[in-house]
Order: sequence, then structure tokens, then C-alpha cells
Amino acid sequence: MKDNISRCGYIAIIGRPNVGKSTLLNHILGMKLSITSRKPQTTRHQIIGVKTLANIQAVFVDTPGIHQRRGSAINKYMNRAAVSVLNDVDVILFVVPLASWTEEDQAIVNRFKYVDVPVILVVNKIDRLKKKRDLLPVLKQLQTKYSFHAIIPVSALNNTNLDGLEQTVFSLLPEAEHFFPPDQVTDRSMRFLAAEIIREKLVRELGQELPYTSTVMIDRYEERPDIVHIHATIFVETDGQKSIIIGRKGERLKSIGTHARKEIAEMINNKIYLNLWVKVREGWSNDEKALRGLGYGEQ
Ligand SMILES: Nc1nc2c(ncn2[C@@H]2O[C@H](COP(=O)(O)OP(=O)(O)OP(=O)(O)O)[C@@H](O)[C@H]2O)c(=O)[nH]1
Ligand SMILES: [Mg+2]
Repeated sequence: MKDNISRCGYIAIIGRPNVGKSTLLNHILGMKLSITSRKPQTTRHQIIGVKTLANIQAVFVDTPGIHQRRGSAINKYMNRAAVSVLNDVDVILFVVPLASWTEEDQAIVNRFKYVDVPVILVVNKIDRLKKKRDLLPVLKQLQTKYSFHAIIPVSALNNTNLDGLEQTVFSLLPEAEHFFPPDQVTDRSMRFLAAEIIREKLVRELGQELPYTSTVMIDRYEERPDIVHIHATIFVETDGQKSIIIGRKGERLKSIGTHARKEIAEMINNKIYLNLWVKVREGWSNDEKALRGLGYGEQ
């Protein structure tokens, strides 16, 4: 943006699970903030990432993947977290993978009828394209789905065309004073981010073995001058899941802990003592009250 007008606004990143929303946020920010994995439904809470460049402040909101499967309370919570944001933002980034347009994408587009916000279609994962000339027909086809403000092909993972995307976003931000100080990147506490990092290592370590029935709660987060003590509990729903996480001779849990500790230490630039427990709490993912107790509150 060439003008010197102060601009600031909110940008929602939405789409179905696993399309690369959190990867996109992290690569726009140039830092790992939101957790990512190969498994769908990795993100569970809204998380904001603030990018400030001179007179521009863009407040991106990463959201859980919107999905059709209803049912459990945690699924409803995640859809609510994603959809509730639509009316409160200045720009919507609707992320789809290059590969296919699904019923879930269509269901999301149908919701745009009810919002009066420009929608940019972000076609992600174009690094998977074998021949460049195959892109155009795909984009043409996508054009028919909705009157998008723009359709922008990117590879979040490889940082391809993210600059172009950012410039388009910035041009849509309203004139406003900045909401956050220039050095603030998120509104989430380190305590929250630590729980998320532990959950990411858990999801990555377990791959397909564990259904979406684990969550992490920080019991204690104590900052001392030369070290931070963190006590965290991983909640699962059955004894079987508990033993999977702990692994033979506790090896799995140890590996999860080591990876998480390293990443948290890097993030806060301090030493970490991390104590991890695994506990069974039957049916937590379908129990509204238990969910609130575990940090899945109103939003
Ligand atoms: N090849 C390729 N893979 C990508 C790209 N962007 C993201 N991915 C991968 O896609 C998978 C899902 O990425 P996430 O960023 O966790 O996706 P998400 O949309 O946030 O998923 P949920 O939080 O579950 O809704 C990860 O394995 C990423 O590495 C891309 O541009 N190219
Ligand atoms: Mg995500």
C-alpha cells in the first residue's frame, strides 16, 4: 500500500478441515503460532495472529475447519468457533485445496449469503500441481461458485504468492487506528500456546491411532527467573487411549514431552521443566460442562 493512511482490520481464515488454514497464518506471520498437522480438525479454538507493517495492521483469525459431521459437543463447539467470526470481520479468506471442490465447500459458500464481507478465495497447495497450465481451468471453474472479490492461488507451505494475497487483503482493510501494539502477535497467553504445542506433538506422534478425544490442560504454569515450570494433563476418554499415549515403558509420552519442551523453550526463550500426566475422563468430548472445564468456553 502506497498511501500513509492508518489501516487496521480483522481477516477470518476459514475453510473445511486440513486445507492449510493454520499453515497459511503461520507463513503470513513468519512464525509458528497456530498448530498444524496432517490430521483434519487440528485447530480447535479461534486464534488471532497480528501482522503490523508500518501503517497497516492486519489481524488474522485462524479458525477450526468447518465440517458437516454433527453430533458430539466438541464438534459443535468447533463449528461455532469457525462460523461465529464471519460477521465480525472485514475480509474473509476462504481456503480450498487445489484438488477438489466438495459439498462441505459448497455449504460454506452458502453461508456467505448471510454476510456482507468481501470473500477472497485462496486456492492452496498449488505446489502439488504437476503442470502449470492445469491451474487456469481449475480457477475458471471456481469462479462460477460465488462472486469472490478475488481468487488467489498460493502454496502456504512454500510461501508462493503470499505477498500477492497480503497486498489484496491490505487494500480491503478499513481506515482505523491500530488495535494492538506493533510488537504484539497474538491475544493468547503463553499458557494457552503451551497447551496447544503439547496437543500438536500428541497429534503428530499418534497419527491415525488416536481419535479426536484427547485434550490438554495446563495445571500449573510458574515463571521463575531462569526456568519455567509447566505441569500439564492430557485427558483421554478410555484406558486404551491412555496406554497408547504412554507407550511401551512410557516412551511415547516421553517423546511427546521432549518435542513439546523444546518448542516451548524456543518460543519463550527460556528453560522449561515440563511435567506431563495422562488421565481418563470418560465422555468429556460430548459433555458441555466438562468441555467448559477443559477450556472450551463460550466465544
Ligand atoms: N503440499 C502442501 N501441503 C500443505 C500446504 N499448506 C498446508 N499443507 C499441509 O496440509 C496439512 C494441513 O495443514 P493445516 O494448516 O493444519 O490445515 P488446517 O486447515 O489448519 O486444518 P484444521 O485446523 O484441521 O482445520 C499439513 O500437513 C500441512 O503441512 C501447501 O501449500 N502445500
Ligand atoms: Mg488449523
